[in-house]
Amino acid sequence: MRTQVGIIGSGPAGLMLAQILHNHGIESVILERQSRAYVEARIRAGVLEQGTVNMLREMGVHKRMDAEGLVHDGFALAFDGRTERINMRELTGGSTVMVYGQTEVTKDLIDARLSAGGMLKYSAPAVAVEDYDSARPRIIYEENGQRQELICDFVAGCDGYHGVSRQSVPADKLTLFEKVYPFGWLGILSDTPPVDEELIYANHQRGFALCSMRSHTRSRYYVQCSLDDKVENWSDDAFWDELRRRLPPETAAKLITGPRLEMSIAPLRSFVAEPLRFGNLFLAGDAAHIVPPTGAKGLNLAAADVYYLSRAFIAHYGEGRTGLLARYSDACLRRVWKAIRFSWWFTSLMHKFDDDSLNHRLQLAELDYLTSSVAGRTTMAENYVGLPFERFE
Ligand code: RFL
Ligand code: PHB
Repeated sequence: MRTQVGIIGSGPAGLMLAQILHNHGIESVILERQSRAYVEARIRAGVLEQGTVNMLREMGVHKRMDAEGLVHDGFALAFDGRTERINMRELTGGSTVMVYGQTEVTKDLIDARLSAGGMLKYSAPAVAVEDYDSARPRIIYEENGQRQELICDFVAGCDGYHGVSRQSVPADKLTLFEKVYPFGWLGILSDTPPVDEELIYANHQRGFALCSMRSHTRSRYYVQCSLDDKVENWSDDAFWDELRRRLPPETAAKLITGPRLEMSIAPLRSFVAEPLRFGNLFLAGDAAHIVPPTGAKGLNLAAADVYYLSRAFIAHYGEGRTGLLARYSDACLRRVWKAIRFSWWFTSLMHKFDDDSLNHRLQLAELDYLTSSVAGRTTMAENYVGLPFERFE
């Protein structure tokens, strides 16, 4: 089989890239290791930055998001018995975020892809990318137990942290940066009304907690847990009790609890692979970088990569300009590192670290400073709504 752009992975990065390319008359094939049902059931991120929302609207995959998504003007930081609101809209001159689950974004993108007649192969794991330095890179993949080849002009590695794209590059061509945090997030999804209209990030002596949501009737909550904790150790009641303990009393009193729809533990990691281009192989999304979820940047970073990469392909196929392909890695990484920094900083500010009580008092002092200064609130707000995309043309 042959195509213009071979895309490995049908997460948000691969699906968004395919949709934009399709809208510009560029052909692609998506290879996905998992089944459609598996991909559509994964519970992940919940907050879309303005730039991601704009991209989904521009690519025409916005109807359900605009009908069902919740626009949030602000969020709260709870610490030391106080709850302080960060008014994003006011502090950033009008920017907001959209609460709309990654699961729903993925479903909408799959529907758009299939109704456009685009090729999306499920249960078709890529096993290697070969000859990416040549003009005929090849993706080797498996389908029904058979070895197959997809020959492309370009390969987009959108196959997440554990994917095969990055692993197809010799180790001496990559520089890796990684930090694993000494805790995880235990998350619950439940069909209960959210405790508040906006998200609440809580710094508490027992550990971090987050109140989030998917809709007016579906909540998503997290508590910081230890790395060796297991979902089996947590009954629903134990989760709700622990969450209540970490929230301000007036919030805890309002909490409506119910049975879990899902419960899972996510480890926290900061990771960057440099560069993002190897000949005609381009990495995008979690294949290239991971952030801890504090600040909800993972999905949005994947979208930003696709913004740059799609423009580079459009300039190449539309006008024969290759300059943007050459600049892709640097342009992306400048923005990636700022999001890596923000997510690391917000994680460090909000979580309990084993070390010492001094650390906790320093966190409280910083939160006090940050929320009482316009400059502090503004820096928080402008990072949370998402830093602007660079001009890339
Ligand atoms: P994805 O979504 O991981 O998609 C990659 C896709 O590639 C497939 N794949 C392969 N396909 C073919 N051949 C192979 N060899 C393949 N290897 C892998 C995978 O099956 C998958 O379908 O990456 P993408 O598109 O870059 O999107 C990134 C986002 O999904 C990610 O940044 C966020 O979801 C991160 N993340 C969260 N971010 C938040 O902002 N808030 C959250 O609450 C949040 N929770 C999470 C998360 C990521 C998680 N993962 C990856 C473990 C919770 C989890 C569990
Ligand atoms: C979520 O709703 O899953 C969520 C929201 C905000 C975050 C992380 C996760 O910072």
